[in-house]
Amino acid sequence: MIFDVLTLFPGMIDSPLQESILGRAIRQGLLEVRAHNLRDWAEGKHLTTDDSPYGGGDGMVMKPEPVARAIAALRDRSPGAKVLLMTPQGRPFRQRDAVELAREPGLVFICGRYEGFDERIRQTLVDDEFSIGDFVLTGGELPAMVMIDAISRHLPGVLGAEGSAESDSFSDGLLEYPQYTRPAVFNGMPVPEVLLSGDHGRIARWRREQQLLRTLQRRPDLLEQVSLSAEDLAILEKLKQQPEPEE
Ligand code: 9D3
Repeated sequence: MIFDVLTLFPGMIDSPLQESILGRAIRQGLLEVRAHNLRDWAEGKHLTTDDSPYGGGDGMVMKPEPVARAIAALRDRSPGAKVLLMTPQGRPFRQRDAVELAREPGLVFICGRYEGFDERIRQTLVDDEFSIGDFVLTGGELPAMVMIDAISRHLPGVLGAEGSAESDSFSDGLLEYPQYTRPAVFNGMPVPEVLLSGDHGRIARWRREQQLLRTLQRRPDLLEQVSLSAEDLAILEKLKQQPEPEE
């Protein structure tokens, strides 16, 4: 898959993606990330890409023409690519979006700085708009890279021995159970006895209960969306009746 990123700061994009799993996938040719400088499509002596808002107010707004020319050029080079606008007003990016977008032939990410984009960019030039969460960043570049990371894991061949994307915590809708490795006692804290028991049935039941407990305590919102077995629901009822043991 080819990811094109349109930004005023192309230097922000490349090097973090050259490391680890994505770096290997790029070297294997499974994906390519190309950063493009919006200023290459700007005009005039100052290559202006922003201007003050009509109606007054603080801050600057991204001008539509350079973005329009850039999107036209990138659509030309990547036929069939989806164009995504990074904006705090976008719909929240979710795991299911990562899975779905991994099936696209190409993606173009439009990253803004300043207070925002001229509304006519939104209305006519892009296919979708995403936010990565309810916190304020300085621009759309890190959101684009977060999305590229989450999407790339679902491209064929990208995850090797590191595990498969299908067994991800979010794919079954619950948080993961706690993990332990050696030593058996660390700073006076023992590993739960069940994990040393060798009883695989008991271990599986304990892990499922821990998943349900963690999700109940930390992300009760996730429980509304998952389909749970009768056994899961029984465990959950039991957990809800217990007072929370402190850690
Ligand atoms: C004055 C209102 N601000 C919106 C909360 C203006 C504004 C601040 C920061 C507009 C853009 C930005 C830069 N952020 C992004 O471009 C952005 C973003 C984010 O800040 N949080 C989560 N997801 C995203 S996607 C793009």
